[in-house]
Amino acid sequence: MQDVHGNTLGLKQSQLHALRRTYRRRVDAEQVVSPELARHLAEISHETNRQVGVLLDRKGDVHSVIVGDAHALELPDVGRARAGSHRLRGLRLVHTHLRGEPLTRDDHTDLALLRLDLVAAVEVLAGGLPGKVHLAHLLPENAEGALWKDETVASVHDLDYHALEGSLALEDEFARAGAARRTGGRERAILVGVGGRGRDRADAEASLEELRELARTAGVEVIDASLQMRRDPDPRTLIGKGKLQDVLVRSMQLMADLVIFDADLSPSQAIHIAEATNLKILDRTQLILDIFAQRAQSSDGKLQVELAQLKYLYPRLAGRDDSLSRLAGGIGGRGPGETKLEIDRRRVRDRITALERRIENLSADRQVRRKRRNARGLPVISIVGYTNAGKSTLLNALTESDVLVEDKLFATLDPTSRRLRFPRDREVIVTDTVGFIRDLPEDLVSAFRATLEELGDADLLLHVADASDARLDDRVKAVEKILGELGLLETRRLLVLNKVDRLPPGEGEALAHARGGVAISAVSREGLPGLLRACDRMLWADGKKVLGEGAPGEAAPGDGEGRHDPARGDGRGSAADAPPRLLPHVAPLVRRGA
Ligand SMILES: Nc1nc2c(ncn2[C@@H]2O[C@H](COP(=O)(O)OP(=O)(O)OP(=O)(O)O)[C@@H](O)[C@H]2O)c(=O)[nH]1
Ligand SMILES: [Mg+2]
Repeated sequence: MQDVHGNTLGLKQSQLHALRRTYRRRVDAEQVVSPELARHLAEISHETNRQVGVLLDRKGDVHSVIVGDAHALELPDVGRARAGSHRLRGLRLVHTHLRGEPLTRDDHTDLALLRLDLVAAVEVLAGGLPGKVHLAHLLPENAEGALWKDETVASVHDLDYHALEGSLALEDEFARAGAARRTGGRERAILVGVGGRGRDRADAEASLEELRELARTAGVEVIDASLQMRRDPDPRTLIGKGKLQDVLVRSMQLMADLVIFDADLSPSQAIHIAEATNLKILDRTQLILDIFAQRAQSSDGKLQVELAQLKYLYPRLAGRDDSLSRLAGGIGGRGPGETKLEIDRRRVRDRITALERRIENLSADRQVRRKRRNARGLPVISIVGYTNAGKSTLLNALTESDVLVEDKLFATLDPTSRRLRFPRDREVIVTDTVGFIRDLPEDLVSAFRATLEELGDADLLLHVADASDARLDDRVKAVEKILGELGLLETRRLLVLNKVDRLPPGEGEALAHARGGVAISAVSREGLPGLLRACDRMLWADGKKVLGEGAPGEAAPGDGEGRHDPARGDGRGSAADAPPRLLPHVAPLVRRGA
């Protein structure tokens, strides 16, 4: 005979025996519970003053017998269903309530978490007889957004819910809803935003909106998004228990494949959530890393991303095996890098070491290249800014190149440099690189440290910002914060408000004026001459003027003749009024990462 689960301590032998005998009982497959079984459970419950329950399978056999305390009972581990499946557990819970209470939050949690076919609570009356029955089963997606249906009947004789038929019909509906949503084989995600201390609702919403863009960029279909405001994050699961329950049921109603949190989950939170929900979990950093992994082109970039992914994953490799694979399997089951994910921690550790070594070597090469370039003495203008601000578009507009431009986040990962000729045959190198994002994951900053360090060579930073974005000032601040972290606030910097073609005439200039920057449109090219004049002034008007002139081997014919000398003038007008010769003196210089 199987064991009785739960709180059996202190029970009399006769009580234990009665509980064990429960395994011999069975009910009709369509019956929620038989009057006889209900009476049996109520009786023991009354006598022990503990909740007593059974899990019944679809044939109506008793799968487990559980005893709790007066208020609750804890179910044994019955395994978990896979996320993205329309199946229910195939078990229904029938248990007693001693205080005449309706279904509790725990009851609903078990229903959702374990995907039980249904949960029923039989009230135990004063004399130990069964009274009212409370019943709940999950619901498919509905206009009201209800997660389950609750029902109460006066007695066990009034139960008319067909347990088997009801469960099968429900599974059919889940399957149908899932099929309707499954489009193009893309993974479907539920986004969960979190706000609270240090992040007000507006801020949390903006961040969630950005997470949506990130998800879109990653090729994930967002089917639901919700926000939880909470003063203190739950140390175990970040969001509260009730919220987690909602997410879980939503995930089943909508046949979601994964849940993406707009926060960085600590390793233990990630493990807890994965274990508690059986869902595939991604946090913001992992999502960004996943995008980077998809986008990295150069071997350097690929190694850096894989290293960042593995480093992020490593402390999360302590969970149970199946939650592990759900934490490890990025979007579309991709693991870090090109190799199949090694979930053995020691091998991950070895891989990290090997990657670090290779990256170090590559970075030495890069330094050599940089030195060589610096030896040419050309001033360097680096374009920085929030992702999608139009940095690559600007590089293209200035140098007539065709670097990839996309209305997606992180279109650019690998840095690209181009040569740009200024008036009086002065040349500069313009560099475009990876965009920034608020709360840039630390692991990513360190992964791209080498790339970002190149920004330290810049003589001038063009901070490109999207003037048409309502979040302009936040994003400018976010970028400045990161520049600060990279120790780049000392470098001369010009704020370039881009995309002014999207604003009413004059507005871009007003925004730029208020912020001490210049207004441009990299697409319509308006404002570019002004931008070049400003660069020209900042690079050469204050002691930098020797830079870039007379560099050996690189000098253009006639170099020197156009040397800027405000006192003398150069015969072609001052820097301020000479229309910069944008093109056609443009030649690609280096293209790393190809
Ligand atoms: N209307 C308008 N759209 C622009 C302008 N500049 C860029 N865009 C658009 O903005 C989107 C992003 O441009 P990118 O140049 O790829 O931006 P980025 O800053 O390099 O972005 P990442 O490399 O992803 O960080 C593209 O759809 C561009 O066409 C502009 O001046 N006006
Ligand atoms: Mg770009």
